Amino acid sequence: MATKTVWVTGATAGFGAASVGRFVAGGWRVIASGRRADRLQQLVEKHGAAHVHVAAFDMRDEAAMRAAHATLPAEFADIDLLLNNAGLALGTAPAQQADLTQWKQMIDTNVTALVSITHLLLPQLVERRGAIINISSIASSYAYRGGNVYGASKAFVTQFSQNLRCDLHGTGVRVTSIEPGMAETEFTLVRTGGDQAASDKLYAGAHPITADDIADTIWWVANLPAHLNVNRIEVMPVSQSAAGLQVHRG
Ligand code: NDP
Ligand code: 8X3
Repeated sequence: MATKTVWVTGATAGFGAASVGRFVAGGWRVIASGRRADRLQQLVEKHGAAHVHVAAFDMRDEAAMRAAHATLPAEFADIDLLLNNAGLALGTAPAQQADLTQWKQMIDTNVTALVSITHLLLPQLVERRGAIINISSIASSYAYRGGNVYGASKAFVTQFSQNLRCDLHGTGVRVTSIEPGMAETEFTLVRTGGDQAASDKLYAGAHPITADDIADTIWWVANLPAHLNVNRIEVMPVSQSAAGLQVHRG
């Protein structure tokens, strides 16, 4: 079987870094991108330059994204799978107290950058009958306090995934939205502006999803027979479940 290639965005931590390891172990070539060049270099040192090509750039910089794509080495240029994983939540304040700059950064990263790289790669994904896996979130379906723009950005990702499926009908390109619940990565550290104690407190005793759990889910989706499309996967730790509505009595 020919060696396949996946582009993993957000490969420097969490789900992305775990996915790089999973795909390399499975014999795929991996393009790994993210802002932190030192973390990307560690991936090359760990997995080898024959298996991992890295591209350090900010997903919000469309010119840098295009340059990374245009300068892919020939062995990595034929992309079979786009793993749209790079993303973040910033802040937990209610909307009326939220920071507009943080809202815009979430939209620029989780929405605009995701559609930009998808648009860039779609022609070759169609040509190769490839696949797209978008990392959404349970926050796309379940509203919670402080979820405001983060949840809305992930609702976009979920709906964009389903709309892509319609447009790609007949091309053989598969599209899946994976919607994880609470997972222990750097996610909460980023969301809280580097508050390790807050991150530890959130996950303490909860037995959350791990990055490897999601990498295994992604790997399973990526390797299904070509005639199967998993549209959506919602996955939570057993310790997490949805809980009701709130009522304010004035
Ligand atoms: P991490 O914070 O551990 O990883 C996020 C990754 O996104 C990093 O590699 C980071 O790289 C990258 N990233 C963020 N902003 C940019 C940017 N502007 N340009 C390039 N890369 C960027 O979090 P997770 O692994 O948990 O998150 C991965 C995805 O999963 C996200 O989309 C997140 O919303 C989603 N998710 C997370 C859940 C959780 O509970 N952890 C649950 C559901 C969904 P760098 O900083 O080096 O640029
Ligand atoms: C991350 C999951 O519930 O913290 O997307 O928003 S949640």
